[in-house]
Amino acid sequence: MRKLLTVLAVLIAGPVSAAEIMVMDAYARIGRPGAPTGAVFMMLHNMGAEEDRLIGAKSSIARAAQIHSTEVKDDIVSMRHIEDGVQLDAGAAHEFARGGDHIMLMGLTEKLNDGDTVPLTLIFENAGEVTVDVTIDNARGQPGHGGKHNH
Ligand SMILES: [Cu+2]
Repeated sequence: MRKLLTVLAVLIAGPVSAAEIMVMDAYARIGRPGAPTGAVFMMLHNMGAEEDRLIGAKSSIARAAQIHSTEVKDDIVSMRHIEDGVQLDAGAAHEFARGGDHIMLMGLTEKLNDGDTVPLTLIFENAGEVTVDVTIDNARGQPGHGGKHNH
């Protein structure tokens, strides 16, 4: 119901104040079935005329979801929680990709397997909540794997 009201509010407000976020090509890796964490990758595109900011995420299949960046220092890969979110200028795109930014799913509450689809809600400063389906695809994007993996 709350979602419906949000949609109505956006429709009433019209395109001037409504931020439009497009989420493309969302997929997740969980490492192995039963792993406690996963990472979501995707492309965000701000189709609106105003800037926006990704400020959080949540999923019904994880106890917490955080925006992370990846840093490599002295050959050690570490992840950092981006607490102030990700800026999306009007018309700009931001890629969440392996080895870079991602949405970390922490405390998975379900045993997930390749091909499963899970919901992810992205929370934007202006656009509000945007929920997308994320497909578990562990083989995708591995170094040397040659891009998209077909089942
Ligand atoms: Cu992470």
